[in-house]
Amino acid sequence: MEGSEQIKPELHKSTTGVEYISAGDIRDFEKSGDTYLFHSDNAVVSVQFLTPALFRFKLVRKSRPLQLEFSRVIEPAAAASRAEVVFTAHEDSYELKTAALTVTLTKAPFGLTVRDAQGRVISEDEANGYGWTKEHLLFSTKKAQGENYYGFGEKTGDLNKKGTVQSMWNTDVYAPHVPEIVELYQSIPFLLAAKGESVYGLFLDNPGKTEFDLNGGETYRISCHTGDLEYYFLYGPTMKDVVGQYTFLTGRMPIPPKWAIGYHQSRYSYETDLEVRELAQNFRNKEIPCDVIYLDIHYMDEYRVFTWHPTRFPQPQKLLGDLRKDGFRIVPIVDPGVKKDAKYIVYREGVTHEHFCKYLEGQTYTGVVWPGESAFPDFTNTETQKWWGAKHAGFVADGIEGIWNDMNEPAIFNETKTMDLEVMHGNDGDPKTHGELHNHYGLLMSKATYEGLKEQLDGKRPFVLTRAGYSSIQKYAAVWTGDNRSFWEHLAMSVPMILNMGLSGIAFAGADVGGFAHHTNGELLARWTQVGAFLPYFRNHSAIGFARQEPWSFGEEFEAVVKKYIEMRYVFLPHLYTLFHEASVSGLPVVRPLVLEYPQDPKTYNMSDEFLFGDSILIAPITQPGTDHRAVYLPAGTWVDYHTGEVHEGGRTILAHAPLDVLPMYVKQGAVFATGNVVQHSGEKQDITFHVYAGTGSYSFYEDDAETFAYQDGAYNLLRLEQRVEGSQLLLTWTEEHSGYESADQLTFQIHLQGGRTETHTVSKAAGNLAITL
Ligand code: MIG
Repeated sequence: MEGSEQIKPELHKSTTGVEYISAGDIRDFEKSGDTYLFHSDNAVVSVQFLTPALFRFKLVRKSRPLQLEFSRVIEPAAAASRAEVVFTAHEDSYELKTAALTVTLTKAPFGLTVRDAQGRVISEDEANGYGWTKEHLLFSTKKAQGENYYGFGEKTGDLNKKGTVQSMWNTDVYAPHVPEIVELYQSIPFLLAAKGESVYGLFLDNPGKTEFDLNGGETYRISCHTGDLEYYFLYGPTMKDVVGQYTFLTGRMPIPPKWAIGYHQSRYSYETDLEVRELAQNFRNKEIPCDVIYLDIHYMDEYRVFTWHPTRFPQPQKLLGDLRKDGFRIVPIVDPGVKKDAKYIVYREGVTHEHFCKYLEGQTYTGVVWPGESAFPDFTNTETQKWWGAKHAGFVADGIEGIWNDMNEPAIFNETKTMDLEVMHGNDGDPKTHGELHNHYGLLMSKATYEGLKEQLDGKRPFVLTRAGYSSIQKYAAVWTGDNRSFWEHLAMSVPMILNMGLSGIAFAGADVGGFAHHTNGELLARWTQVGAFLPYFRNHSAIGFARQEPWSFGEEFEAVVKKYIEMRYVFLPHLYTLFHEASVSGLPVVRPLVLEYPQDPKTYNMSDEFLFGDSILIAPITQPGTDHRAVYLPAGTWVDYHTGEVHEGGRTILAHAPLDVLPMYVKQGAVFATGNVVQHSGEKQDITFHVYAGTGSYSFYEDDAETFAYQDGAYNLLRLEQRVEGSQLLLTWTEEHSGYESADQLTFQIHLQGGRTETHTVSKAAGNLAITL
C-alpha cells in the first residue's frame, strides 16, 4: 500500500519557476520621527542618517514585523546620533541629502545610488537587486572600475579580497587554514570598498550566516540566511575615515594594561605548578623578557571551568603571588562548556537559575567538549552575563587579571562543530534561535568576562583574549587567530590576516608565534618571533604532541635571535603603548597595510608581505626558509634602514639583506618615536629616548600608570613633539598637550642625521625646544 508520501511536493519539479522575489517597486513614502520609510510591493525599507556620512539601511519583508531598535553591537552614542537631512520627493525617485552624501532611491525598479557632495557616484545598487530566495535575503551592488576590497576581519588569503567569496559563520577550524577556508573563528561582516583614494564601508549587521560574493563580474552580492537585511553605509573619503566611522559605530578598544602587550609564553599545556615555576625561572635566568604565562586546559579539575586541579595546582594563590613578585602574570583558559555534573556548583547554579541554553520545549541543550557532556551559558541574557562574570571572583582573589576565552564559537565535538541551530537564546526577552544569533556567542562570552573582571579588579584594567568574536569584540578582548600551524605559509598569511583585522576595528590581534600545531624549528621560530615582536599581540603558543618551542628550544644561535627580538619588543614598548592609545581614541590600527597610508599608490593595493608599525616604521619580514635577501617596496618618502642607517629614496623596490638575525625595518625620514631600555617585564621602569629622524614630522607621546583606569579621569601625559628643518638647522619643539601623570624632567633625544650619524641630547623638558646644526 502506498501513502500520501508518494506524492510529496519535493518529488516533483515546481512549475511556477519562481526562485527570486525582488522587493518590488516603491509605492509609498512615510516619515516616522527621523526615519524615512519606503513601502515597496513586497518590503519596507528604512533609512536613517546617523552622521552626514553614515546611514543605516534596513529592508524587512512585508510578512515580518518592522523593528527599528539598534542591535546590541551598535554604540549607544552612534545609535543616538542623527544628521540633518534634506528630503525631496521626485516623480520617479526620492532623494536624501546631507552635508556629505546624497542618497537616491529610485521607485521603479527600486535601487539605491549614493553620491558624494560633488555629485560623484560612490556606489550604485543593481536595479531590482534587493530581494530574496527561499534561502536568503540579498542585494547586489555594481562594482566600480578598479575597486579593491578589504576588511572582513580574520580571513585567510591575501590582503585584497577582490574576486573572492567571504562567508561569516564562527567556526572552530583546527585545519586547514588555507585560502579556500572562508570561515574561521571570527565574523566581522564589514567590507571596505576602495577606489583609489575614495573609500566606503558596508557593515552588514547580522549575527546569522552571511555571505559577501565579490567574485561576480559586474556586481558583488551580499546575502544573509536569517533575520532582516540591515546594513550601515559609511563613507570616507579616506580609508582612515571609514575605519574611524566603523569604530564610532561598533566601539573602540580601551587601552590594555601594558603587561598585555609584552611578550607572552604559552603551551598546551604547562601542566603543573612546578613546570610553571621552572619556566618562569628560565626566562629570568636567561634574561629573556616575559610578562605572561598561560595555563591551558590541564590546570582544571576534570576540565570543570573555574576550578583548579587539586594535585597539579594545589596552591594557586601562592604560585601566582610568587610569580607576581617576579613580574609574571598568569592567564588561565576558560571555555564556555560547563560539565554536566550534579555535584558541580557551576552546573547546578546554571540549571537552577536557568542560565543555560535550552530547546524551545524547555530541555537544557548539552554537547560534548573537553569535560564530556556539557551545558552552555546563554550569554544573550544580561543576567547570565552577570552570573558568568561574577564566577571569576575566585580567580581574581587568586591574583588573576586576565582570562583566555577559547572554544567560544561555540565549538562542540560533533559533525556541525557547533550548537544545534534550533537551540533557543533568551536574548533578553526577544527569543531567537542559535542559527539566528550564532556569531554573537563568543562576543557575548568575552563581554561577560571583561565586565565581570572589571567589576572585581578594583580599578585595574582586565585583559581578555578571545578566539571567537563579532563586530565590537574590540571593546572587550584581544583576538588571536586560533590554530595555525608551524608552516612558513602560515607565518606569511598571518600578516594580511592581522592587517585586515586592524582595518575591521580589531587593533589588538596576533597569531601564535612559532605556529600552534605541527613541529616548528629554530629558523621558523626565529623569523616568526621577529614578526610577532611588531604585531599588536605577541604570544608564543604550541600544541600538545608537537615540538616544544620556548625561546631556548633550538640551541644558542636561534635562542640569541629570539631573545634579541623579544628585547626589541620591549625597546619599542613605549611607542607601541602610544600606538595602542591612538587606536583607543581613533580606532586606527596599531599595524597598518601600506594602502592605509599610501592610497594614491597602486603598488600598495595588494601588498600583503610588508606592513607599517604605526605610520612611519615599515616592517618587511622574511617568511621563507634559507633566505637572507628580499625585495622591499618603499613607498613615497625617504626611508632610513633601522639597523644600518642607510638612506633610501622611496617610490621604488630595494633588495634588503637579512641574515637570520635581521628583520628588515625602515624608518621614514621625519618620524619621531619613543623607545625604552631593555627590561625583563613591563612593570620595570624604562628610561625614554625619543628617536628623531631629521626632517618634517610630529609625534604625540602617551604615558600613564599602565594598569588602572585613572587615565580616564585625566591621569595621563600627552607630549606633542614637532620637528622641521630651517636653513641649516633642525628645530625640535615640544609642548605638553596634557599633563596628568608623573613624568621625567629631562628629555633624551637621539637625533638621526644624514649618513647614519646620530647625536644624543638630554635637555630639560621645560626648555620646550632644541636646535641642532645639520
Ligand atoms: O581543541 O585548549 O585554539 O590555542 O591550546 C583544542 C586547548 C582546544 C584550541 C585553541 C588552542 C588551545 C586548545 N584549544
